[in-house]
Amino acid sequence: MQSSYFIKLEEKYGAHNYHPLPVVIAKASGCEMWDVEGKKYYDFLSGYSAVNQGHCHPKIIDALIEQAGELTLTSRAFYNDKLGSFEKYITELLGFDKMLPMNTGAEAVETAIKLARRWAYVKKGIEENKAKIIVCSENFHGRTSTIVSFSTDPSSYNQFGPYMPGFEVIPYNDVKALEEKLKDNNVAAFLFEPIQGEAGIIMPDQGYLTKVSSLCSSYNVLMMADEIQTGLCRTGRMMACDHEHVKPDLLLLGKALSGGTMPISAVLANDEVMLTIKPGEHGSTFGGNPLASVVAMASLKVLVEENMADNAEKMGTLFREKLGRLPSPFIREIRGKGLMNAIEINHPNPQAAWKLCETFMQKGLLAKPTHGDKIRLTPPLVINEAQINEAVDIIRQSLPILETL
Ligand code: IF1
Repeated sequence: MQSSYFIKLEEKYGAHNYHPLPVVIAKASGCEMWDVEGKKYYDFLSGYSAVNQGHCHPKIIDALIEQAGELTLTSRAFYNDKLGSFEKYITELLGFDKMLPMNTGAEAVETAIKLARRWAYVKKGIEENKAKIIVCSENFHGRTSTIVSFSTDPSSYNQFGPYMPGFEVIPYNDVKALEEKLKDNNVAAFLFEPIQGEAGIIMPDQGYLTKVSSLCSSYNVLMMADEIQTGLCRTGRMMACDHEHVKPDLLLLGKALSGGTMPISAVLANDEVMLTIKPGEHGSTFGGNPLASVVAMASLKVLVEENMADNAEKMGTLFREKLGRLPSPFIREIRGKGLMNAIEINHPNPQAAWKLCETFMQKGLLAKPTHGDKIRLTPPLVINEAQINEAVDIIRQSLPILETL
């Protein structure tokens, strides 16, 4: 069957909640994907950073297959023989007392919001229903009704009201604005991305995380780092907060926690916060299932054993250096950390970034624009120098299309 057949199926029988590039992927391994016609592509999206370990990593797939034949789900009505080992492994690896397992990133964010509010009432002494959480403009934390309530992107929140109260927005990378808000004793937490992904790989000033950490401590406010996209070696450290040796009060993980095999997310925190939720007060059918526990441990071990943070750091530096030498008047900026990078296009045609991505696709590289003129370039962290060179060649050969628009 040809691509057009599969595209038509989705057109006819599927919700139209996405606008994919016209490519139908049938197989993937490492950094490479193949479409139904057998054409090879470099994956420079990595499932929005869910495939940091490379597609179908053998050790993760082996762990999945072995456990899938034993036990996949008990629900949390009973114990199982894998969740405790996962909890021990991840809390010791990342330095927290406890972990609460969920499934999607949005569920981790929702869990953090509920933990912050509960902690505010039972520990900080904020009056019930008065807790506030500070968020940043241009944030992206998921798509549930509560989360889009504090989005500043109309395409995320428009016509999905009424909105959940209790959130206040400040500019990203603005510690003065943050301190102003924290003077309000009803503030429970500050929820932020160490690098804003959806906004177009927006990086804060060096030292921002350190200042956020000290402000949150001084004002007894929970620092909640959403590392669902930036975490798990993507930016060249295990967590993006590690670049400044900052430990948040709550750490939110998802995406690559499963190596792109299945939805697995987690919230990590210390007992003072985590134990404010009592038995029966929060959870989900699949949260902490034995299959996810085994897959998550394998996914984490692969990141550590294969030094993927170091490779992300090295290959990212090489990638930005080479991109910086590309001769094009249409590139406004190249930015990023580790293998979380973006090219910002400067072109009068609003379709320029999309057209460039279509040309990338024709030449064998898959990437997609975000917010119009930014192209996210985030390959799996297993990419090597030869593949980086090939990818830069494809980008170089594609840029002239911008002269014809
Ligand atoms: C889509 C964006 C990226 C996230 C951060 C939480 C979540 C995400 C920092 C929620 C999810 C995904 C969602 C996906 C596309 C992708 C995305 F473009 F939407 F914004 F990566 F930038 N925190 N991001 O990035 O995790 O519930 O999806 O598991 O909705 O189109 P999720």
